[in-house]
Amino acid sequence: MSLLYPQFKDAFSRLLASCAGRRIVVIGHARPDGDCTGSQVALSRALRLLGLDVVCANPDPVPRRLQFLVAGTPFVSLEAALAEERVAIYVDCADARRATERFAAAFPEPIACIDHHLSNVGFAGINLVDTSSAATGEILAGLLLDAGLPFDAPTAMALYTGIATDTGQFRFAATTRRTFLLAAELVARGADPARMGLELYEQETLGKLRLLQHFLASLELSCDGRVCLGVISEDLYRQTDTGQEDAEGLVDYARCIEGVEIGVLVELRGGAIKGSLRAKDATFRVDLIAAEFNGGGHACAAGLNVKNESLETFLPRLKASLRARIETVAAARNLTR
Ligand SMILES: [Mn+2]
Repeated sequence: MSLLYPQFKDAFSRLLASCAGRRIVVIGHARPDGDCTGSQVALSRALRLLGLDVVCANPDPVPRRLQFLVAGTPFVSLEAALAEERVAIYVDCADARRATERFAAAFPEPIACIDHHLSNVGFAGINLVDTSSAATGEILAGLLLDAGLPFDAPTAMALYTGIATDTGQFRFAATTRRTFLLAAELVARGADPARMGLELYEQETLGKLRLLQHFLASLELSCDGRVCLGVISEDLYRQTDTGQEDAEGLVDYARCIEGVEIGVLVELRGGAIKGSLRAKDATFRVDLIAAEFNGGGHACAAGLNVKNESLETFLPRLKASLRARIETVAAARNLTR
């Protein structure tokens, strides 16, 4: 194969050189998903194979359904990483604060960041950011292959899982020929698609389905049927004996309805409002909506985060922003018609 990421060849060499003789912590974001955990596991394992002292750290623990990716890779607390005077590499984070203010403050000068988010601000010393990539795992797989670095089967599995989950099983818009080439190469190196499917999608709890039941019951259409919004209240987790990780993927049900352009999940948690926005089409740039509410993300998938506000005032504000966005896109479409 010719180089997959020729633009990063030099920067990745510099990254590897700057790791020499240092203890490293690979940091991922809060509420880690398959791409986040997969990228952390893969990068730290690949660097450890080079003889480096590398661990992973997150503000939240690895979710139950992603535990199969860990394969003995060390995850430590922020305190432990600080005590060991580690230098930070961020993966799958558009901004250091995606790993919470605590992490951002603890590692003010991260040596590198590998990411694929549109809203990435280039906050690290070396920034390997490619927004055309479907997953951070896709970039990482390309970097490891381009550099000819050895990696083991758990690393291939972690990268494959990151790619498969961030592409919605290879069907979202960012899925390209490169995505499939890399996935095939990862399977050749030990990634097991059937096991990933079993671990991620065939091990649900009844509580999670009950949570889904409540979420589906809350769905409401707005903006002439182009937005579908559902709410999960704080007590629902207790009622259904579930946790925040069980809300993962629920928003896709809001989006999947015919005619709906943007699906929204609004969640009350810890006294704050969290929101997930999912668009069918990148022209809706839901990251711009999220940015109005202390959030960010991708054109088709973004998250927001609002403190000290009630649903009564927040929901009308969010709906107004959604309506404005949909009208802007509709106007632009009419112009080009
Ligand atoms: Mn990602």
